[in-house]
This record gives sequence, C-alpha cells and structure tokens, in this order.
Amino acid sequence: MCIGLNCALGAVEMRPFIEAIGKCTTSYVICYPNAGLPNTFGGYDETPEVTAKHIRDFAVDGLVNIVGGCCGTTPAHIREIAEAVKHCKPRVPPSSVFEGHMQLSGLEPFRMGPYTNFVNIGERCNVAGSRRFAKLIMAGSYEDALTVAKAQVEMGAQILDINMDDGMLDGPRAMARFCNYIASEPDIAKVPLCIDSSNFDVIEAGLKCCQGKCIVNSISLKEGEEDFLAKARKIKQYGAAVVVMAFDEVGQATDSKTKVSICTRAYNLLVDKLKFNPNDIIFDPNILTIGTGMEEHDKYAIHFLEATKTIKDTLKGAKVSGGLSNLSFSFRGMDAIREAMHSVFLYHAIKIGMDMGIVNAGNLPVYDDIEKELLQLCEDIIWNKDPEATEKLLKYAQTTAKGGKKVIQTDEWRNGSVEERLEYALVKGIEKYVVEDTEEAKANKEKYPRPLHIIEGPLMNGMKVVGELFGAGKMFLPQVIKSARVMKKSVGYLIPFMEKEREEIKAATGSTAEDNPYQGTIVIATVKGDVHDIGKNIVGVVLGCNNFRVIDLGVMTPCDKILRAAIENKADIIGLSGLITPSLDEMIFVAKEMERLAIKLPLLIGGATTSRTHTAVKIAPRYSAPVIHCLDASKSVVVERRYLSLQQARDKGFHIDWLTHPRPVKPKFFGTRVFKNYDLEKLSQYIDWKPFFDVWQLRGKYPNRGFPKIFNDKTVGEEARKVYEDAQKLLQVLIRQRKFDARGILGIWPAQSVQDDILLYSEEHDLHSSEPIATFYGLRQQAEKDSASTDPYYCLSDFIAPLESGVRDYLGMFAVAIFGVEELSKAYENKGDDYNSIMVKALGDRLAEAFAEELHERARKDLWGYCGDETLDVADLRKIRYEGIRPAPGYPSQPDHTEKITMWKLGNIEEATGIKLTESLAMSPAAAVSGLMFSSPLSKYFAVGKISRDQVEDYSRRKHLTVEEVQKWLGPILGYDSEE
Ligand code: THG
Repeated sequence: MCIGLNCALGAVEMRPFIEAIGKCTTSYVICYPNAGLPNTFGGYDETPEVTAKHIRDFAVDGLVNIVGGCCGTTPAHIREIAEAVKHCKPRVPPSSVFEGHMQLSGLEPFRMGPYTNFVNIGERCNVAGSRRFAKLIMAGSYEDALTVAKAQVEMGAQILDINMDDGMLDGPRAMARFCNYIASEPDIAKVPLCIDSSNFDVIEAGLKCCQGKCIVNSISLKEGEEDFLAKARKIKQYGAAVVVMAFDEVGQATDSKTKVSICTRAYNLLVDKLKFNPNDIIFDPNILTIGTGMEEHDKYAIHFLEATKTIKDTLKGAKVSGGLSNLSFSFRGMDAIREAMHSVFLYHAIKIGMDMGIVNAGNLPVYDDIEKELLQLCEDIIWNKDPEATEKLLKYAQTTAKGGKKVIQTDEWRNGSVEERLEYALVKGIEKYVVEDTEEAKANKEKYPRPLHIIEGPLMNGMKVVGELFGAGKMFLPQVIKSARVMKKSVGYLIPFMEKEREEIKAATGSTAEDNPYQGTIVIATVKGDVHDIGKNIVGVVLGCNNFRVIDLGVMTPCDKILRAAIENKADIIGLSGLITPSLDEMIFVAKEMERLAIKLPLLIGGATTSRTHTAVKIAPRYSAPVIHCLDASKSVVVERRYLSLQQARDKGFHIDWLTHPRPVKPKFFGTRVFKNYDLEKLSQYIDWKPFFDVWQLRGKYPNRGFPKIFNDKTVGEEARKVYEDAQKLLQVLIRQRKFDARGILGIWPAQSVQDDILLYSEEHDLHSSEPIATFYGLRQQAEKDSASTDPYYCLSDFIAPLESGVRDYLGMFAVAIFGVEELSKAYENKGDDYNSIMVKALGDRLAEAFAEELHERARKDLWGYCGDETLDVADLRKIRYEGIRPAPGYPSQPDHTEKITMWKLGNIEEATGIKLTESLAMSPAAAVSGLMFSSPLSKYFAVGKISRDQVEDYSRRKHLTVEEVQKWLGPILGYDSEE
C-alpha cells in the first residue's frame, strides 16, 4: 500500500501525519507539501530553503520514501529539496522491526514480543460466562455493562473477550452495540478486543465496529476446509488476528495427537493457501473440564499441555491460547478451589509456551501462596496423579472453614514484625491492615524519623519481592496490580505527613509564601504503548516526598502530550518510564522530538527493560541535553538531588577554626618569580607515565617507582614497552637538542577570604584598610548530600582565613608551559610521521604536568616554604600526599574558566612568560598547566557539582557579569534549565 500526503498543508503542519503514517506498515510514504500555508492573499511565502529543511528532517528521520512539492513550490524549491535529501536513505516500513511479533491494537498498539509475559484476556464480558454481565445486557443496560469491561482492564486484562451468544439476544446487534459503547470509553477502548462467537455473522458485526486490530474468536475446520478458508479470508481482509479451535469435521479434539494434527492442518491451509501471517494465528487446543468424575476426562489438562508444547515447537509464529475457567467447571461455586486450579495449571502452561488465555483477571492466586495441601491436590488432579484427587478436592472444600468459597488464608502473618507484615501485605496484595501497619511503623520515630523512610525501607523491600516473583513467572500482572494498590494505600496514608513535613521545613528555613515551595517540577509518564506504571508511580511518590512537584501523566502517554505538559508546567525534568521492549523505541522517539523542538530539559529514563547501555547508545545521542538512566525506581532521588539554598550551603560550609589551625606560613617572597629554560632533564624525572600510556590506549598499571607492571601485561605489555622506549629515546634527543623551552611563573600574595571569594593584597597589607589588588571568586557545592553524612559544602575560599578572623593568610598562583611542542609535532606531521607527531605532543603534555608537579614541590619546600621538611618521593606526589592543593580554574573545584583572566592580569603572565589565553580561555601553547596554590593542610580537592540558580545570580552579581554571561561559562554545572 502507498499513502501520499499533501492535504493542502505545509511541511510544518504535516509533521504529525507524516510521523503517524511513517510508523505504519504502509510500503511507501510520499510527501509533497505546499510551500507553507497560504498567506492572506492566497500566496505562498515559504522559501525553498525552509521547505527543503523540513522535508530533509522527514527524510533524516526515515519517515518518507518519495518527496516533492505542491502549491506554491517552484523549480527552485524542487531543486533545493532534491539537494537536501540527496544523501538520505528512503524510509523502511517498520514492519521489519516487529516482524515475528503478534501486533494487535485497541486505541493503543499491543505488541507481543519475546519479552511479553503471559497475556490476560478478560473473560467476563460474556453473556454465558458472567451472570452479572448477562443480566445487564439482557436488560439493555449497556452503559452499566461497560463497568464490567472497565473493571477487568483495571484488574490487568490486556485484551477483552466479548461474547453475546445467547438465544434471547440478537447477536449481531448486541455485539455491534456493545463494541460501539466500548469505543466511547478510551480507558477500555485502549485494549484490543477479542470478538467471541460461534456465529460468524456476530463476528463480522463486531469486526465492523471495533477500532484497531482485534482477534476473531474463533473459527475451525468443523464445517470443512472451504468454509474455514472463506471465513479466514474475510478475517484477513478485516486485518484481524484469529483464534483457531482444535475442531474438525469429526468433532472436538480431546487427545494431544488429534489436537496437534488439526492445528497443523489449519496452519498449513492458512499460511499456504491464504498467505495468512503466522503471527496472526492463535491456536486453542481446547482446555476441557477435568474432575468431572469421568475417567476419560482425567487427562484433559495433560493433553492440552502436551499439544501446546508441540504446536509451539512446530508451527512457527503461531500462538497458543485457551479458556482457562473451563478447566474447573466441575467445581462451580467453589471459587478458592477453582482459582487454585487455574493458577497451578497456568504455572505449567506458561512454562510450556502458552502465550495468552481467557481468564478471570485479578482472580489468580500466587502459585507460592496456595496452601500446601490444596496445591498438592491441584497438582495431582492436573497431572492425573491421583484417581481420588477430585474426591479429595471436594472434601477439602467441605472441611475448610470457608467451604472453599474464599481464598484460604490464615492470619498467622499478623504476628510478624511491622516490617514483615508490610512486606507480606504488599506481596500478597492484602489491603486490609496496611494502613494500621503503616501507622505503627510511622509511630516508631527512632527507626523511621521521616515518613519517607518507611517508603524507602519496608515498602520498597516488598515491591522488590513482587518484582522478583513477577520476573520468575510466579506472579501475574493482575497480582502485581493488587500489590501496587496496597503500596498506593500505604503511601496515601503517609503523604499528608510528608506534606506537613515540607511545610515545617519551609517555615524553618524562613522562606516566604511567594517562594516556590518545590525543588523543581518533573513531568513523568509511561510512554505510549506501555501500561506499566508501578515503577513510575514509586518514582513519583519518592520525588514528591523529596519536595518535587510531580506531574504524572499516567500510562500510554503520547509524546506530544508529555512535551506539552512539560512546557505548560515549566518542568525542570522529564522522566520516561516503560517496562516492555517496544517502549525503548518510543523513548528514542521522544528524545528525538525533544531535540527537534529544542527542548533543553534533562531526560530521565527508567523502567525494567531500559538499561544504561541502551540509554547511552540509543537515546542520549539523539538529544543534546543530559539523558540519565535511573537504575532503580527507588534510586531516582539520588539522580534528582535537591539543592540547598546558597545561604544553607554557606552555613554548612567547611569552617576551619583559624585560631587553633596552625598559622599560615608567611612566604619567602611576595609577587611573582618567572622561570625560563627550565631544566628539562629534571622535569623528566617528575613525569607521570600513566596518562602517557592512556594516550596510546594502553591500559595497565604503571607505578612510578619499581617494576613497571604494564610491561608484563599479556595484551598490551609488549606494545607498552616499545612505545615507552621510543618515548625515552625521543625525550633524550629533545632535551639534548633543546627543542623545548619550559617556562613558568609562580606568584604569591597575601590573601583573605570574604564569604565565597578570596581577596588578594599587595605585600604587607593592612588587614583593615587595604584595597585588594584582585579577587578570585568561588563556587560552592550546593547539591544536597546524603542526609546521614556531615560532609560540608565546600568552596575554595573555605581554605583561606577570613578577613575578619585577623589571621593573615596567603595564596599562590602558577602557570607553566612547554614551548616548541606544536612546531616540532607539525614538522613530524609534514614528514608524514604521525607516530612521532603524536609522541611529541604526548611528551609535551607530560612535561608540562611534570613542571607543575616540580614547581609545586619547590614552592612548598623552598620558594614559599610552608613545608620545608617534606620528604616525599614521586609516587607520593602522585597520590597527593603533600600538603595543600593546586586547583585549576575550569576544573571541578572551580569550574569557571574566566578566573584565569584574573590570574593572567594579576601575574602579568602573558608578558612575563608568553603563555596566552585563547578566546575560549584555553592556554596556548597547549602543553600548559596553571592553577592556584593553597597551603592549608586541611585543603582538599573537591568537585563543585551542580549549582542552582540562586548561586548563579549571586555569583554574577559578585563578578559584575550578567547571568547570561555566567551561564554561558558554567553551562555544564547548572542544575537547572537556563533557557527558561
Ligand atoms: N476458548 C475460546 N473461547 C472461549 C472459551 C475457550 N470463550 C468462552 C470460554 N471458553 C471462556 N470464557 C469463560 C468465561 C466465564 C467462565 C468460563 C469461561 C466461568 N464463568 C462462571 C461460571 O460459569 O461458573 C460464571 C461466574 C459468574 O456468573 O460470575 O466460569 O475455551 N477460544
């Protein structure tokens, strides 16, 4: 099939259609837009460049096969379009992507991939299968009958079986009417329908009234091949999938051999004669009733299971389904027995390969929960191990207190600790006591000082068990949904307390009513095509508890809805969740859209099938703002740390007690010292070779003293030795021939801190009246640390004595560079000697670093002399065993490169040494290192990390820059969206 798209639209208006159609299995998509929408005079204004750019976007995104132009386009437009798409590959219909998968749909797609667990088809919209439903339909109360459908979807039904086969009903009319009612209710219509009737007229009536791709239930060879093929042909025309019952001209197949042979015959007819897509065929090898008291029925379960295995093994692509509740008809009225039988049967059938089943969604106990005696009886009756099993089951029903009417349960678990009880309730989906248990946990203030701790502790532990059981096939979706309900109930109880807590914090920190009380706004959603939201709900709760405004868009959320919500709500973050595999593609799509629309918000990716690798390889490259994979729902707060206010961070800064702290050592000189033609031989002894091997991608251990272990490395050892020997040789030549010139500068000044800044003074300043000659501005850590830690919120100024302390302090500064590297490297390059060209650069870098190391040591021991008696070897230096630090602007302790401008002015560095700053504040020559020197033994390297807007505003005020200028340089560490 081929779809052409013009519809009197410009390319911009066409985008959503192109996207929708591009994702269909349509063979060709032709796109020839107008040159924009007509203007008020009916003319077209869009330039060839603009039209071509839009079309190019379509082509790059793989949405179109043939492109062109319509109204308002000119030969110039066509030329531009042709040029723009010259290198683009035509669209590949997505069918290939989902080949081998069953694809159904209601309002939303439903794809069964290799990772799809057992699919629940809700059985209750069946006039023969539910007294309640039958009553409502007979009475014509279709509206009320919808509640039966809705309840099933809520309980986890992923497809709905609809059956109107009753002598008193006009089948086709009833079917059409109910399907139309369903179409009016999106919460129901989102799932595919299974049109169930033994009358093909009823099926056709249903097919005409349901949207998306449904299942026809069922056809068979009962009336012969001709009839079978005629019906199948029609079904194919309607584009539906089909259930084929194991029936033939002789009758219903009861033994496994006949079941398999009928299904095989049907398969071959469908696939060979009609080219029916094997992925659209579902076999139902008849789940027949056991425990009837008739011996010939005893093996019915076994026959179904055996047939299922063979069908799955031999009929490629076909799925297996069955009506589960038939199995236990002989135990009518004994629901606990029936439900236990169903669970045990499914447990085995799913393992064997049963893909889907018509079930009473939400009424399947967890296999492991079934009382031991009952479990054994169910196993016995299903596997026909005990001829007395039926009798024993009936007796069991009579002797158990509740007559087998309700799920047998003891309340013994109520004796456990509160944590055990909460976990048990979650795993078993018992809502009854959860509020009182949560209340009890909350009362234990010592153990759970904050309500959030209960969620992060016992509740999350319970959900973890649920996840494990689900993964192991011992729990089914409906049960998981029950667990989620228990979780919600508990959390619902805790939320008011957490809100109160937030109010209290707000009051305590003195924020006013106008302040936005939230740390930020996050829009979260389960992506289109996916209904799983437990993980997302947990994330929502946890973020909410951490003072985020959470806008949860629910499940099956289309991309445009997510992005619109994010923009409308001025969100700070977007979080996408998904559990099934196709969600991964949808997430890529959302990321691409965010890029196209130039949205700059961080994107969180989470959910069971997502992974770090997929996020990094498939999602992150499509979107230029940060994309973060969240490992575990409960961990999301770690990613989404809140920020302290700048004032709070300052209060929690690193406060040195300057009166007991050893007095800063007065340097031997003030001002600057310049070094030229520095001793390269000496510097070569300070080289750290590890980064050198990194340049050559040789990874291994290379201690600076002793035996170089990298040389013994099995894979890289020999290569490492070679390159090291070459380096040594070249280094000697460079030194001997004076090819490089090492130049540097060291400056030291009196310095005092004022809050986050460090003021520098000329020699012998008067602490109270002098004007500073320069100011180094500092950035302070602001991202909240673990509440349990007492780690301070560092800023470099913390390591310098405050002006008001009266303690005199000092700050050093240095810049070193190796001159001549570029030229020599270029010379080698011109000779075509890339190896030595790279080698020269690598050595230049190493020598510059060595220079910094050596000069720092000289400063400590001699020139400044604050560590006169230091005796450290090179290995110690590498491990930063020395006192004091030498952080460089543009690095984690002070990420602002513009601080280098202050350094250069202060030390007159360019004139003194020739080391320049480029436009982007890199140093030239490139083999250069610069930084500040702090002498305090308490000083340490740290990373400022993300900062929030209040600090950026304060910082720009101090630096006399505009916020925009500062944001430009600090982009990567901004903990908020600067575009907003
Ligand atoms: N294969 C296929 N389709 C089917 C079946 C099948 N469709 C119908 C049926 N079998 C599956 N559906 C049901 C629905 C309900 C019940 C059994 C099978 C059931 N109902 C309760 C009862 O009869 O005891 C009614 C309880 C009530 O009224 O609330 O058990 O095998 N392809």
